[in-house]
Amino acid sequence: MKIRPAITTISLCLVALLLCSIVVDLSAAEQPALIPQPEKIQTTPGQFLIQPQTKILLFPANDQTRDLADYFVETVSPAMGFVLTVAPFAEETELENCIIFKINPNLNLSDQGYQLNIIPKKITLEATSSTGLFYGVQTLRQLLPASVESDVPVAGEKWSLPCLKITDQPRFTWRGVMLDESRHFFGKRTVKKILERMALHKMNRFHWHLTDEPAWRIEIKQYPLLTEIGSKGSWSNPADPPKFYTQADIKEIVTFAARRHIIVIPEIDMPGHATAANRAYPEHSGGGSEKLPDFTFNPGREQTYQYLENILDETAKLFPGPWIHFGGDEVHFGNEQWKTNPDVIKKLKLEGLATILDMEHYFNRRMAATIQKLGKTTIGWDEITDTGIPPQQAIIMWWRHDKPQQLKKALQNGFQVILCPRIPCYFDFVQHNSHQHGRRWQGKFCPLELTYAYPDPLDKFPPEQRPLIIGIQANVWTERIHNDSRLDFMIYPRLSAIAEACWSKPEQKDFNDFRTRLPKMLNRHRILGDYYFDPFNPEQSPEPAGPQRKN
Ligand code: TNX
Repeated sequence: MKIRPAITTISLCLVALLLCSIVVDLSAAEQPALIPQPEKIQTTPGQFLIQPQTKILLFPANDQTRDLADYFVETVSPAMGFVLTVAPFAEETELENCIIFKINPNLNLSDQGYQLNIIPKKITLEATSSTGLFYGVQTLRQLLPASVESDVPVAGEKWSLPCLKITDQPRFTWRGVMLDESRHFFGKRTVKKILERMALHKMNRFHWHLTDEPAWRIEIKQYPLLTEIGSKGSWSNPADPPKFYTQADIKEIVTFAARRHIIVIPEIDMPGHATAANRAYPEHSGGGSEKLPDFTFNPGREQTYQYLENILDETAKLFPGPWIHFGGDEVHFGNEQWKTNPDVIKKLKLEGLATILDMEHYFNRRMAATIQKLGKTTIGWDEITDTGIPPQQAIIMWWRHDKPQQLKKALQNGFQVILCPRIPCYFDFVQHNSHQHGRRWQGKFCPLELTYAYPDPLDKFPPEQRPLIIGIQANVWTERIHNDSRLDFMIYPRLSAIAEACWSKPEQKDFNDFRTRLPKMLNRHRILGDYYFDPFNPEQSPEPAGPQRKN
């Protein structure tokens, strides 16, 4: 009789101890540092250990799942120092120590979503498409220690992942990064690096700004002078040697991106920002202004429309994605000479148009129709909202943050819209008050927290217009960025902030929580050799100087 209470007390203590240890275990595993934050995450005790014998099992085993498994193995094996085996999933397979990649059309998730279940014995990753599986693979990668990013074997590391259940899918379908390679050219290695970092962050659209005033960077076989002459120079030095992407280079980049479920969107800027092209083929120049000579193509000449159609036709064949961006921005910067250009004057009369603004709108409508004829959909900067292009024919990128009425108009007219206002989406703007070398707008710039918070709250738009907002994009203009360390510095870690703004629902967004997850990502960048800005220790990551302009 006397012993019983003692036993009860002891057993109660044991139960309490056990509970305590579970709680400790839980809190230790509570917050895996994932960016972007998943929709639902539930941690459980224990962990899964990747060992040399761990197998990846594919269901079904087809080209897509095999390629995905290869991508995962290629990503992790340099650090792990061993290569995981990949095999088809079979009912009789021993389900121990395995990672299952499964396409499951019955899951109740969007086509970019995935479900991940990690228990000590196995990992099950399921999605309705290979894109969903790809995002699940990025989550697996981020659940592993940051040292998995090393390109040499890391001795003594335990490749463990915490046990958990994740259900995840993106908020926006367009999660973009734009890189301007006209002002400064970075080359294939750098572009691949950016694409790989985008993939790590579940970003999926790479907008490639390939033509502008300083240089033309895409080979067009019908017009070889575009690159022979037009690719010379850069924003900082008009005498820079020619640099451009051959069509073979472009195919290589498009394939590299596609493997990471990223679609590449080329931008051929017109009718303005055409100076480099006009150096090569002056007969298509529509003139410019005193400050910006030869800034535009000639909207008065039929041969120029044919020339541009031929360029777009070659471009369309190089990029399998559904979109072509034709710019359309800032034409008024340098189209003064249209007023006196005989071709333009003739064309205005012929088409019954009154002003050079009407001429610009006519040009834009024709280009959107041409792009449609080539089997693609137009994307343009927000200026093209005003031009009479039907809303089904174009997607608008809203960039002029000082013109909110332009966004409003686009939405009211039923255009799909991608949000990329200068503040907070322009990564050529500085991110910290101490920085000297990037842009500001009336003193304002783009710190991490502003980028992170964007675009919420969305209740400033009527509910019926919100579905027209298909996503967000970071634009990396490069007048003030001329080398890789400056490029990295301007992109990281703001890429992490915009990735979460693109992917995570407003309910999951919390800047303070994001800050607790960011150090692991910074550590990844460090191991990957990226020169990131460290917002926790600004003085530890000095700002690389911007370019000097030689004219
Ligand atoms: C505006 S965004 C531009 C670019 C510049 C950028 C610099 C847009 C459509 N036009 O030509 O590079 O500002 O921040």
